[in-house]
Order: sequence, then structure tokens, then C-alpha cells
Amino acid sequence: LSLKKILTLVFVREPGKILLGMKKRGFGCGRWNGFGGKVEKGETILQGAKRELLEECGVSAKHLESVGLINFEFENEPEILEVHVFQASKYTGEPIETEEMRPQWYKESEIPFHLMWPDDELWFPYLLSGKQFEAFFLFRGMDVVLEYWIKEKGLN
Ligand code: 6U4
Ligand code: NA
Ligand code: NA
Repeated sequence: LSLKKILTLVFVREPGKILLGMKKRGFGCGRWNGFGGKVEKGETILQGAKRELLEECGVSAKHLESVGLINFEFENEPEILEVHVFQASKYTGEPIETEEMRPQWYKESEIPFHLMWPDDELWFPYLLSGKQFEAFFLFRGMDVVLEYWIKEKGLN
């Protein structure tokens, strides 16, 4: 029995802009986020990432680039969330609202960090500048980061 849950998180990019989705239900409800979810049995992480992007906003990624790997731990909870973060700059389809997400383009200079998971503000600089990263966050509830580290992938 694994205490690690594998999840994906995908950001669609255009020059100077990034696509976020308002999560309408479930985990992270009420926050702007990337698109993603649990990787299912029998699919690869990349397949899971593409599937969730399509299910949640109608966008088909031609290619996903790996940008980060984040482990989340929640105080007093044994389960670790391993979130694989990707970006897509080649895709087909215009973003559409679904039952789970309301998509909206944001300028990179106007990202609504106060309406996002609090860790996002800490690692978005890596995403936006195209640096691959690895990170760890320990949360108390949904709002407080108790401990964290972030490092550029391949550096110590
Ligand atoms: P169901 O409803 O079971 O189908 P599913 O879409 O598979 O759900 P969901 O939406 O619960 O999974 O996945 C959670 C999403 O939230 C993933 O894309 C990862 C992301 N996520 C989780 N914790 C996060 C955090 N602290 N900061 C962040 N994204 C987080 O930026
Ligand atoms: Na999801
Ligand atoms: Na899912």
C-alpha cells in the first residue's frame, strides 16, 4: 500500500501569458491552479497529464515539457502528494469551461497569487523563467506552509 499519490499539474503557455483554471470543486476548490489530477492505473504520468488537461479545459497538448517535481506533505497526514509539473506551448483547442475548471489567461506580470495555493508564489519564478526545479512543502491545513525547500534541478 503506497502512501504516495502521483498527480500532474499542467500550465499552458503563450508568450507573456499563462492559462490558469479556477477549480470549481474538490481539492483546491476556489483557487486558481494549473490543470491536472491523479494518474490512473495503466497510464503513464505524461498520458495522465494530457488526459486531465483535455478533460478539464478541452486543450490537447501536442507536447509537454517537464518543468518541476513537487512533494507535498500535510501535517498529521501520512500521504505524500508527488506532483509532476509540466508546461505546454504547442497545443490544439481553445480553452473551455468544464464542470471542474473555469480557464482564464493571465499576463505573467498579473498572476493572482493571493487566490492560489500559497506554495505557487514560491516556485512560479522557476516556471516562468524556464528553470526546471524540485521542491518540497509541508503544509498545516490548506493555507500555511510550515517548511519548504526549492532547488533548481541538477544543482545542489
Ligand atoms: P478527481 O475529482 O478525483 O477526479 P483529480 O482531477 O484526479 O480529482 P485533483 O483535482 O484532486 O485530482 O488533483 C489535484 C490537483 O491540484 C493536481 O493538479 C495537483 C494540484 N495540487 C495539489 N496540491 C497543490 C498545491 N499545494 N499547490 C499547487 N497545486 C496543487 O499549486
Ligand atoms: Na483535477
Ligand atoms: Na482524475
